[in-house]
Amino acid sequence: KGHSSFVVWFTGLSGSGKSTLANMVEKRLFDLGVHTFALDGDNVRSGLNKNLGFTREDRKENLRRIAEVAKLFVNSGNIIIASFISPLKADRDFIKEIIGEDDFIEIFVNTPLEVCEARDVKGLYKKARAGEIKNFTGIDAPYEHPDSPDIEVRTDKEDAEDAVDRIVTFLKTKLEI
Ligand code: GGZ
Repeated sequence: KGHSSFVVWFTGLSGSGKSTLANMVEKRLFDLGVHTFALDGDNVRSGLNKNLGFTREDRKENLRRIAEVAKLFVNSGNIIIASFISPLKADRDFIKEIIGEDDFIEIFVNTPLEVCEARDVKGLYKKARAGEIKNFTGIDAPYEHPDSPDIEVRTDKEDAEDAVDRIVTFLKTKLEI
């Protein structure tokens, strides 16, 4: 029997390409007639989690609330595509526990820090290096690599389209379509 509601969780550094991949996956699923809902920093940190910053405690609370929201959506039959740095193993384990292991798909967007920093799309790495932003992931806050993600993507070595193909193929087996 196919599994029609779950969370696809993208983890990786700022600028790793999580949102880009998530958007591409969302579009591909839409074209297959599969409806999804996306959660990311832009729609969650601007509202629900407005009062949270980037300390270890705030990130944990950010991710806990997101996981609870994702669970509510999953329980109402949706496919959620979540893109958050989610840097700590303990926090990702906690997320997985809230959502339920069977409904949680982990995608590690493993773009090396040097590549993210060289892209520096929003100029945040530069600010972090200058000490203007504190607790910046990869600079003065940790990112712990997942041990056994369902899928790992190296955006510096693999075409985004190829990565999206791999992800969609994996999701199709879950959906049995
Ligand atoms: C990391 C930060 C920080 C700090 C602001 N550390 O590339 P972006 O800009 O658009 O995405 C990043 C986003 C990370 O929020 P998350 O909710 O995904 O983080 S976590 O899962 O760790 O709770 C970045 C911006 O917020 N940003 N300050 N100090 N990223």
